[in-house]
Amino acid sequence: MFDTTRSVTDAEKAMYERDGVVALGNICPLDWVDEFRVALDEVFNRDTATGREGLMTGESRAGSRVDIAERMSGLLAEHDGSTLAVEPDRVPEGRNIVETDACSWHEGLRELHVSGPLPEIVAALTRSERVNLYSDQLFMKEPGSSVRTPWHQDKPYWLLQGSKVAVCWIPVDEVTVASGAMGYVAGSHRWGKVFKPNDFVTMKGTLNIPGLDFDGLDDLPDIDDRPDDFDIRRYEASPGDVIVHHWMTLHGSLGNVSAERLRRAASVRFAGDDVTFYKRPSSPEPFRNTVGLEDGDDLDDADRFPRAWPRRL
Ligand SMILES: O=C(O)CCC(=O)C(=O)O
Repeated sequence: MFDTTRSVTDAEKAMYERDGVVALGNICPLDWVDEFRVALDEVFNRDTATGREGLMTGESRAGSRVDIAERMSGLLAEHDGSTLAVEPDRVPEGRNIVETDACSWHEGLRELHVSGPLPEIVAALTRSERVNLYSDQLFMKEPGSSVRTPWHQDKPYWLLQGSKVAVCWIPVDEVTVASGAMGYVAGSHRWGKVFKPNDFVTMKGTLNIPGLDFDGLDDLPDIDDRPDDFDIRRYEASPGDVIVHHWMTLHGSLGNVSAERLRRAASVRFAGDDVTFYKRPSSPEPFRNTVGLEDGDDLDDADRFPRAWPRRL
């Protein structure tokens, strides 16, 4: 069991509500971060042939793994470089791994999510009595991989309904602007819009997976073309920090153009008081067809969404 090193302040709660994002400095114990880093490395170094299959079929019981740099290399010749999600004048070098839902099969990681400092932080920020773990995504940008995480909103990807969905972004390395700092469009969670899910290979291309339905969703705004029109918050971060965003807040990250700095981080997703299951037509979740819940069901009814707050005795 690892508790937070300090409480979330009232000013931080107000900032989360107003901006849809708040950076909490020095709030996680470093011994928890150390264990977290080991678990992330076990996932990144796993021996696997699984690629996008989980995303394509929705039948996965072991998450899904994509090396975006590898996928992109095959596209470099046919794309105008400006539309690919890569830093200007760069080609991806090294790996850019995205692992989705590793907590469904890595029990140690799931335990670190549930018994660590994150559920308490989410309960405080969303003013929730109870919090369930939803899922996670792990990101490794090797030095020079240069792949950006394009602007996107999490809501269209997930099998949930409600407002108290919060995402904790945890760096296990020092993350600088050059190594891939996160950026958020403050206030975008209050625009009342749900955007088409991005394909993560191009800056604005829509996810192309058979069977998904994007009816009624909005096109992403041209954030990079008109940056002055948006309140963009960019955060460097250190181990021990957590950046928390609302699931409707637009966010993305820069590519790692540093020569030597590895950039590993996790996004851990939690659901608070008003959140229920919803088989969202636009969701590519790898576990889309294996959850066994109906729309409106309580997350407690599926083992894969363990209750994380209040703590188990
Ligand atoms: O670390 C990244 O590059 C992306 C993180 C992200 O999209 C998230 O936390 O939801």
